[in-house]
Amino acid sequence: MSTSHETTKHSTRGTYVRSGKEYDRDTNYIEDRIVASPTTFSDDTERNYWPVEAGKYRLVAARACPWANRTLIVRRLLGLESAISAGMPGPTHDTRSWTFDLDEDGKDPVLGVERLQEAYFARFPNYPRGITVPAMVDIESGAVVTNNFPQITEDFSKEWKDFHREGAPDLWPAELEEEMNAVMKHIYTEINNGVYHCGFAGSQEAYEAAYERLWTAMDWVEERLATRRYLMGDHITEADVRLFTTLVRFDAVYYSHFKCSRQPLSSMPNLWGYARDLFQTPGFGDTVDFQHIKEHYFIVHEDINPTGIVPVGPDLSGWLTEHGREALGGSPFNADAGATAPNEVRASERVEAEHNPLYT
Ligand SMILES: N[C@@H](CCC(=O)N[C@@H](CS)C(=O)NCC(=O)O)C(=O)O
Repeated sequence: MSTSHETTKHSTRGTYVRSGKEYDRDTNYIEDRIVASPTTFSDDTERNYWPVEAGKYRLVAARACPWANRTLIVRRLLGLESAISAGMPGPTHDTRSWTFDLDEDGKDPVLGVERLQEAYFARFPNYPRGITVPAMVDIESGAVVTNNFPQITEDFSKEWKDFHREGAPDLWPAELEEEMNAVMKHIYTEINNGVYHCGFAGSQEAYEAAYERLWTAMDWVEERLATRRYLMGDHITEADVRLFTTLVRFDAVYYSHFKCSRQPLSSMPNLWGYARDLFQTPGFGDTVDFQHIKEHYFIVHEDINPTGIVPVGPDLSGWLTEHGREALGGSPFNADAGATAPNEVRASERVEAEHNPLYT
């Protein structure tokens, strides 16, 4: 793992490092991995390799968080729910930690802790960085194994294969991987993280530069989706999961709270059709809690929304309208390769009906 913990500040806007007036995300993670054959891995990092094993780990993922939302979607698409249980902190956290305030007695029922911080401290006493979600926690020791979110979902696909459901899609098709990595990298720097650069800019100049970059990328992806049903072509891949969690938050949060306001997502024909197509696909929209999302951003970021007032809107009914994307061909799951839609959401993991139009 990265051990240079000293220089990072921790605030209610997530882990960050200041450089001038720009927002820099802290991407130093606990970088252990959970893999199918730990003994076959060897590298010159300090990383530990843990074995995949059903029931050994708990995924801690707040529904509010876009990075955690990715893990919940991939877990659903691959049918990993019985192998990897999920703990869900409430939508807000204080400067110390996410809390399990939605659970009975305010404790995660499996880990028995009130704060996610306890799992970080079980791994590294006095861990000084952000107590972030998503995190994979070893249930027996109660210690965080990894919080490296892009690696977590990649490993769900590639290392947890023995536990995938029948009909699980291949979210990383080998023949697309090279292009997919380039697309995902661009989407990460320009869009997923681009909205944060707008929202947390510390000067007019930094904000305007971030806004310009974001909208250049939004226009690029709008055009890319004019002829492709999904980012990589005819079927869903991990690249779609990664873009979706930003798009689903766009009009509810980023448009206003982060000042990404050139236009709402719902006014971009291809992106809006694409986002609705995914939202209505099992495994995507059914993981989304709009109320948690709004409460998280508008309450936690006190510096940019000091009143803590959470907007009532926007009207969410549009998410269920016809998207017309079938006209481009393709299908969410590659039937020729035997892929099917995931099963119904488990009763214990259903989003509250008032928080998502799919459930009302
Ligand atoms: N460090 C990662 C983790 C993902 C992350 O930032 N999660 C946020 C929620 S969206 C979080 O847990 N923030 C809490 C904190 O930093 O205290 C990143 O920023 O790239």
